[in-house]
Amino acid sequence: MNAISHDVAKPAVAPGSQGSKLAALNAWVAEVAALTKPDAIHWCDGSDAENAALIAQMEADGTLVKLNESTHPNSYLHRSHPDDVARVEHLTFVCTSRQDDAGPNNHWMAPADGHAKMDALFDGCMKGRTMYVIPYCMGPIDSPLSRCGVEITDSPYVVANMRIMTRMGAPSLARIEREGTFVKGLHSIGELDPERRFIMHFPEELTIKSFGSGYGGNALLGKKCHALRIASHQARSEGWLAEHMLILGLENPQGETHYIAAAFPSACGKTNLAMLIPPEGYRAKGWKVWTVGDDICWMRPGADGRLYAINPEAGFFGVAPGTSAKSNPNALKSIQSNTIFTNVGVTADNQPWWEGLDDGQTPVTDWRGNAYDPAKGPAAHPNSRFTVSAKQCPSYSPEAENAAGVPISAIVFGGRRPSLVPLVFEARDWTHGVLVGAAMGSETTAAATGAVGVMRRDPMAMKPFCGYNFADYFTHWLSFDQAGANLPKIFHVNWFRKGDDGSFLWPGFGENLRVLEWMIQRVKGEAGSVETPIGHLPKDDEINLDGVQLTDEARAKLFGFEREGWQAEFASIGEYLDEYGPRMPQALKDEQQRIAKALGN
Ligand code: OXD
Ligand code: MN
Repeated sequence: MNAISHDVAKPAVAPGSQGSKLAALNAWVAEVAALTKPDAIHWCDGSDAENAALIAQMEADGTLVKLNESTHPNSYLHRSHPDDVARVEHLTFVCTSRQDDAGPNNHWMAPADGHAKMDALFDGCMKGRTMYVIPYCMGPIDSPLSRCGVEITDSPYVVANMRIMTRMGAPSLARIEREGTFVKGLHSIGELDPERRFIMHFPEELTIKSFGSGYGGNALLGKKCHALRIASHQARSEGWLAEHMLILGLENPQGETHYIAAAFPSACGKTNLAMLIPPEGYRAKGWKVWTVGDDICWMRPGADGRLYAINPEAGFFGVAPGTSAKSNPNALKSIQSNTIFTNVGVTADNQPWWEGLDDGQTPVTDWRGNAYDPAKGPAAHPNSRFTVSAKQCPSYSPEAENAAGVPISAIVFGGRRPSLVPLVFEARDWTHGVLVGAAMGSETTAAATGAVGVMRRDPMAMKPFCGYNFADYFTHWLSFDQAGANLPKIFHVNWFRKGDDGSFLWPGFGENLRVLEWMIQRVKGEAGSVETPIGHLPKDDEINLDGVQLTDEARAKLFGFEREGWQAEFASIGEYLDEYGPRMPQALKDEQQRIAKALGN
């Protein structure tokens, strides 16, 4: 690294930028260096040589452990601090000038207090460390929908992950120089002390400050912090949407591809759906699924009134447990090489291993680095992850690099709902669809610290990620329904419905294609439906179930409408909307009341 790092005593100036439009960036880097007092500053160029030097340094100090080179070439294991394994929602803040602008959905601190708290933590925190300056672009480098940022961090693990997850380095610096604007993200792992850990967002200043965690969602600032919390705020004022959604292309045997964006809470199968392999019969006929993105979607109306979407990320930071040749063969193929695994177990011959991999192997070491003992818990942490370039995915869509984005035909909302919610229903119109998204509920998962399996409302899967008041966010969503708009149809799915014995009623995974097929038929006006107060359900046999074995209980629960349960659900949705007070758009309240009335409430 010495050849490319420079001494902190020299001015902190971006390479080749003297007197250029990078003055604001140079001034900020100098200010951060004065506060954090690193031993050296390194401007990341994203090159292979830089990455190789960083990896060698991390191997030498034990941050990374090399995995089996013949089975997993160029792949590494990182074991995090055992207290630093997930997002920390209770320590994540949105610091807007007015508390109401952050809303009841966010923890809030006044910007001056937030800065003071964070700057006290950052004071001198990089002594003895190198400060890395990472220019990055979220989205294809030449897309008008993309946005740039710069993350300053003292973690080489963050640099290596950002290199996979974003377009990082020289081309991004050049775009920042052209545009003159960028999101500022300051990160330090500090001492990884959970008592000194905060993730703060200052959306009005396009600034993020994150201290005390190296975990992806808290530390790879381009992802949740920039591409969702800051971007959602920016999108509101600029007339677009920044969403926690996968994007996939569904190609039918006629060669037509329809793009679908789908919001599911963290660890609810977005990566699996984005990389779906159609069931054998469908494959034989020519059906294909193309992966555009697995976690984040930025979309805006195009000249034809349709919504056009890009995936702002360049890689996947996916949940490892449960990923297998059966559940997600494309993900498994993607992570055979050039992958960073975090907190998985290891086999005797040094291969990464996790629960649900189902490869017939057994682990010898658990995610903490101890000898594996099933009595002491799983080998892999339930939120263990892989980081890999999207280009390694066999189903990666060539359209993912299209600067114009892809046109969205359908938006899907869904959560983990063991009871009541059928397999699929379609919203009556845009306003109803916004209510369906706003009312989304799901059981919590290991992607955030705290109890797992607790039902909570998670509107549009954005509960942990919306950078402003949900009431204003719903108003923003409603505003897209205007003259000239040609909006996608909105659907709700539930892959997680359980039977009386607690087992899942729908086979899921590749079989979910059958539901997507119905959606596209609906978009094209080719499939019927049954109208109920909660929306349109598929008519008997409209979903192709050839080759799927379903019990009578499964059929009744997956395709039925349970009036009494929905009456209670709508009463609870009404109470939820009321929590936002007078800012909640009347149109959404009216929609809730209209449906409640139709249900007989
Ligand atoms: C993620 C998350 O990592 O949602 O994508 O937590
Ligand atoms: Mn996510």
